[in-house]
Amino acid sequence: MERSLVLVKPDGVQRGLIGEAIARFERRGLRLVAAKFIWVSKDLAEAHYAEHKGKGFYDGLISYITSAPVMAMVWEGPNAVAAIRQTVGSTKPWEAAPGTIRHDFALEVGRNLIHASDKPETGERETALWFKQEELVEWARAIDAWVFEK
Ligand code: DAT
Ligand code: MG
Repeated sequence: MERSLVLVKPDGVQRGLIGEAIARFERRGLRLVAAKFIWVSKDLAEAHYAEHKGKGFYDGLISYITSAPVMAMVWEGPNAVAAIRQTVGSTKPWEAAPGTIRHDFALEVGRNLIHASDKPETGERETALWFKQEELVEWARAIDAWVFEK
C-alpha cells in the first residue's frame, strides 16, 4: 500500500476547493490516513521544496505556499502515488488532461492548486515531514475489500 502527501495549496483553500479535492480522492477509492489545516511555516516550506532551491521560481513558490493556510493530507491505496498524480494532473495546468483537478480549475503553474508526492519514496518522506507518527490513522473501511483487491 502506497502513501502520498496531498496539499490543497493556498489558492485551493481560498477558492473553496478543499471539498472538491477530497471528494475526488474519496470517489477514486483512496483511504484517508491523516489531515490537518495549517498555516505553513517558512522552515517547513523550505524543507518541503528543498529540491527546487536555486531555481528561478523558488522564492515565489515559498511565498505562495506560505501565503494562506493549506489543507495537508495523507491518502493511501494501491499505486496511490501514480493514481493521485493522475487525478491532480500535470504540473502545468494547460498541459493537464481534461477531467483532472489542475485542468478543471487552474491556468497557471504558480497557482496549480494541489501538491501530490511524485514517487512512493517521496510519499514516505513527505508524510514524515508533515505529520507525526501519532497523527497517522490506521483503519479499515467496511468497503475496503470492494476497492482493494488484496
Ligand atoms: P509538481 O507540483 O507537479 O510536483 P514540481 O515538483 O516540478 O511540480 O514543482 C513544484 C511546484 O513548483 C509546482 O507545483 C509549481 C512550481 N513550479 C514548477 N515549475 C515551475 C515553473 N517552471 N515556473 C513556475 N513555477 C513552477
Ligand atoms: Mg513535485
